[in-house]
Amino acid sequence: MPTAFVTDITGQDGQHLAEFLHSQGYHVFGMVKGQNNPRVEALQAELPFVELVPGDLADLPSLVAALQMAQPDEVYNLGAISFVALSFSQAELTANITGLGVLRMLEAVRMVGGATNNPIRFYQASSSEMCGQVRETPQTELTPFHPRSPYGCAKVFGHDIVVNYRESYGMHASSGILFNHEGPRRGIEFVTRKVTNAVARIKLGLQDEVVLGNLDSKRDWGFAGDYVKGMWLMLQQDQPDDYVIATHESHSVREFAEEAFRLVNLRWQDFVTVDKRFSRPLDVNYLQGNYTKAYQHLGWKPEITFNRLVEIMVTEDLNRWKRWQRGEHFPWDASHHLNEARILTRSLKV
Ligand code: GDR
Repeated sequence: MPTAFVTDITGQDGQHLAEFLHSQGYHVFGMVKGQNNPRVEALQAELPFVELVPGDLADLPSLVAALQMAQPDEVYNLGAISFVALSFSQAELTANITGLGVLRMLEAVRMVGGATNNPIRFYQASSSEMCGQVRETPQTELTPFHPRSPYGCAKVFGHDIVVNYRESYGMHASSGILFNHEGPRRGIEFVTRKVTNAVARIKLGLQDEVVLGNLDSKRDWGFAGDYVKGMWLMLQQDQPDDYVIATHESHSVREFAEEAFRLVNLRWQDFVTVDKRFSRPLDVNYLQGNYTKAYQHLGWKPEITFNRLVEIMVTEDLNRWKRWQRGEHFPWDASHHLNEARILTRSLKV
């Protein structure tokens, strides 16, 4: 039975990846950080097959101990401070976890798997945010980086250090340059889920409006469940490499909101307001990824279209809040536990 080790197992991608790897017959170890991490209980209830291991990307000895315990064939480094807006106010923390955390993880893999002929395969979650102020459209693996946030800068370091370890030490280390990927497990702080959750609550009379920032921003939005297969495929290749995972379609935040409200027969203009509080000091205006290389080398392509993605998310949020209205058990699943608790107490001012 192959063994995989996944950081940020409680996040959206960690959950999708764990499910996928389990379906492929893997023994899945998931790293969790912190004491009394409230997401752990929820994760254990939802994905009981995952074996949890303590560890922190800020703490190299903990990573070595975690890998020694798991003895993985494959390591998926998904852990990061991943909310771009937050990275402006916690830039040093972001550099430490999102950037240096990759270096620590690579070192831990070298220490546990050996300095030469290391059998552990490594996946790094790189990001379209590295392209930032894009130099060309659509973006490929060769598009020069121009990050526009401390998060993007940290991801560039993570990406470059993976290439460096691959070339220096012959490690089987690959990066997926993943464009935005969403779904019902997305955290409420990200714009897609913020919108679909609000649409459901507005439709059910639980909320009056949703306050957003930059509506003109355009993103290449795909479905997270599709994207984790790309991660796995990269590690099944003989040679490590870097791949763009995207849909090749770009839509504005306004278009996303329009489609989400349309699905419940409401007009977005009647409920969306704009507040500078949700705008960033600097934003990435346009992203559109070219996944030709992933298609040609890995046979990967996105399955879920933009409209279907919005529909899945709105439907799931409607069902959740309807269950809540009926007094059924509140959906305390792994990714929503903290966020939805926050919504309830702060009436959605996320
Ligand atoms: P992003 O995702 O920054 O692209 O990074 P996010 O959903 O946060 O923002 C997308 C765009 O929407 C605009 N926007 C708002 N964003 C949020 N969060 N809240 C709002 O109210 C709002 N209004 C407008 C933003 O300005 C931005 O332009 C995500 C993360 O998952 C990263 O970790 C990942 O690397 C990239 O996707 C690929």
